[in-house]
Amino acid sequence: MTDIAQLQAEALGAIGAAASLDTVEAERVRLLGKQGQVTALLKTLGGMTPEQRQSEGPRINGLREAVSAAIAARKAALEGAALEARLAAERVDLSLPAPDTPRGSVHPVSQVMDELAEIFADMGFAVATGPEIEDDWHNFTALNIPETHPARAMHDTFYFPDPGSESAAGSKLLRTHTSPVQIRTMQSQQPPIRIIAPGRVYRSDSDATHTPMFHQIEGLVIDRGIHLGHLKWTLETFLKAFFERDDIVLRLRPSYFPFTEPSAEVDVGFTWTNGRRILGGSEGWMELLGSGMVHPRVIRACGLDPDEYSGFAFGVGVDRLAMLKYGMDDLRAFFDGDLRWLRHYGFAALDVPTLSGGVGA
Ligand code: 2NL
Repeated sequence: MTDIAQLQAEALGAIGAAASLDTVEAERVRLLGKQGQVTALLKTLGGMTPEQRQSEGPRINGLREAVSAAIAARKAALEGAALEARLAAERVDLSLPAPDTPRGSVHPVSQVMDELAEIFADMGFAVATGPEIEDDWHNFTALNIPETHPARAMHDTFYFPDPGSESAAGSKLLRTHTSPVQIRTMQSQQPPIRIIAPGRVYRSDSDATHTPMFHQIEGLVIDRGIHLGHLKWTLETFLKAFFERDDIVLRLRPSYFPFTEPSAEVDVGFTWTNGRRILGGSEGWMELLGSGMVHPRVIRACGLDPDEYSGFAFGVGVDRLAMLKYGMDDLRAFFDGDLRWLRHYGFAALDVPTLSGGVGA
């Protein structure tokens, strides 16, 4: 039948001439769609005698295959050309100068975190991190914090709703300190352990000096024969490097934390200069961090033998460290995202603290 050959010639011509993907699609519908011309021919096979079908079947199917192949080939060619055109149009000219100087800045909290990591790395400490969503055991129980301790109260800790359970055990919470990171490290690593754990912590507290999320850094050293002298030297060396002054004086005051025994609050001395408190010297004292020897129960809870190992730990607010070093007086401004504040207190992206350049370089 010549009408098949004619239809094929006409169809292949139209497909080859299609200038857009939409036109190719229109041709596909016209030829192979439900009401299409080729489809109509295929339907005639049903009404033919077996002899007719034997001779016409291969011709009509051949037509359908030729048309399908032509459509696929035209589509691929048009898509390839479209991609080429896009690649040519979107080419980046790397030789063009940057349109503007970078406008972002490093937040003081990030800057101080980097400085702390740098200082403690120099003393042989690794940085450890862990989940911000914790369970009761890692955040409280392992740290020898009793079930009745006020820190566990609903109004101090953000708990996740846990309709299936009557007790707090097993329920999830936002970590109230980074201590659970240290618990996890003691469980998974053998001493000697020397780590700092910086990160976000959460407490249900909000006023001029407290934000519900703040930043903490804790330090932990576990080994044989660790004593209070190691703790004091470490804190002194850290604070001298951080405040970039050799005249930093520390005072350890007896205190109480459930997870350390003995516990010591650390004050840092300051001098009055032009009506301002400047760290260094010892005209007055300000409370800076909490510390102590890790409680034997905490060491045992992590699977280590407290008769073999001892250690010290400390915790300090990163936001407070940043305020003291860089002279910011309103904690809440840290989290406002006010561009004027960020431009004033932020650090240029290239001011990375290095040991050779000084942490404040
Ligand atoms: C504070 C007090 C402190 C710790 C944190 C700690 C961690 C483990 C074991 C024992 Cl795993 N102690 N951390 C110890 C003493 C004080 O933080 O006032 N921070 C702002």
